[in-house]
Amino acid sequence: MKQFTCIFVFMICGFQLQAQYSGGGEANPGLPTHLEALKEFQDMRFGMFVHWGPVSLRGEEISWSRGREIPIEEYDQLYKEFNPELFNAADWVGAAKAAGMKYLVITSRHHDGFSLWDSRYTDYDMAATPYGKGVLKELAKECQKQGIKFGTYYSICDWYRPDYPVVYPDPDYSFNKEKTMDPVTREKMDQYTTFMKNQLRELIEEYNTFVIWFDGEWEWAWTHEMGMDMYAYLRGLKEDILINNRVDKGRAGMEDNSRDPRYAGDFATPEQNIGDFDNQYAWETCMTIGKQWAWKPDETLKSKKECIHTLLYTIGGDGNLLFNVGPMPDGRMDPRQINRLKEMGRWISMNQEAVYGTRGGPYLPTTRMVSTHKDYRIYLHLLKSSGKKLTLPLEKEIRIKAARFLVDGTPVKLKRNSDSYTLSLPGSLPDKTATVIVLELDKPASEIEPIKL
Ligand code: JFZ
Repeated sequence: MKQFTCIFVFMICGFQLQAQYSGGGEANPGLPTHLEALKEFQDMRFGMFVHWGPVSLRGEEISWSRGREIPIEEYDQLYKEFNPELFNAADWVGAAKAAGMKYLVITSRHHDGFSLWDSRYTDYDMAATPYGKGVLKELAKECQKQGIKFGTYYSICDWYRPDYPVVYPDPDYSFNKEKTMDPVTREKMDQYTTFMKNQLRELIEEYNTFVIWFDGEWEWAWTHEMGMDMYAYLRGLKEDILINNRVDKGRAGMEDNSRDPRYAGDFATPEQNIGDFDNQYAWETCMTIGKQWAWKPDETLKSKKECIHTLLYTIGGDGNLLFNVGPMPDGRMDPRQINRLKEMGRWISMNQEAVYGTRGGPYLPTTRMVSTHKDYRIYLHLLKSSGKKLTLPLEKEIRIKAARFLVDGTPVKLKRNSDSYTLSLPGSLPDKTATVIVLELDKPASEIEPIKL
């Protein structure tokens, strides 16, 4: 078992992992991933993650601050104050579009158990707030109207519900706890699983979510058997639904994007970390634009360059990026976060041919550049000026017919060597954030095996 430790601001926990396993094979025995849905997902490359709930009233972390920065009694009453009157679905979806994001995944229910929609299966939901209505319905409709795919995050662990056997915080809480389930607990988990299945059916049948982005699978009360059953149940509801690897117990660490085909899940979910190059198993890095998932007033945000390079390193590794914003308690998105996303959107709109619909490689990411490809083209994303020559190994059977800067089409001088090409570059790059050069090939770029520079 690979030991994995992650350090939180308020806790150090050992997150024991399933044996790591990489390679192909069926992600879900007997239920292969819906390949068309997966291709559409990978083609989108870039999505908006939204962590929101009554906790935004206090500017603390969603769920994890319950019983720590915020006393449990206070946390569980916040919904009575939650009245996001300035929520405007068109603004949220418009912000995602302006950022160049093609899908949106929102925390429909996080570990704190609060449901962001008017659910028939709980009273602890948006209908019980002064706002009095769900937000997911408007968001789903607006996503459809603006051509953005609507997705939902859903937590398996629920520290609010009495029929969920794990509590947090707790002195002996740990991520690697193994515990045999006694019959009473098993009965509770069966009831709780029925509740989850009912809610998930609502999200699929009434909100047309394209993905169930599970989380919270690490706790001892959720088993591999439950994960496989849940995966099969959801695919039975919607054949082309995508389900991440946190539905089951195969996640090999918070930051890892390897896969273990013994466990269910259509894609890996490295968190706060850009996954290693992997073009065999779909993966998506989820990352905060600041440090906290839920809204924190005046939080330091990642710089424009860091945000764009995060996207480029992710797609260069053949992954998607799910980039998180935390909306404010009044329903608005934080203008500082929106401005940063707009800066990303401006870069992407000028270079979108090198982003959407591409796959990572063939040149593996380095500190100098990443690459993506589509059809007969390779896109070199140069991340910094480092020398006037760039040598690219390439098998003899494939020729580069031409090279040019993507944005303005200026040709790039190319010299063919026996088993490589040398590009002549200007001393400083036209776009200091990242400059894309297109290589036109005489064969599909997908025929080229990944190349380490
Ligand atoms: C999880 C959530 O807890 C977090 O609030 C956020 O929603 C993120 C996307 O997913 O983050 C985790 C989960 C587990 C560990 C660390 C962060 N862990 O086991 O160390």
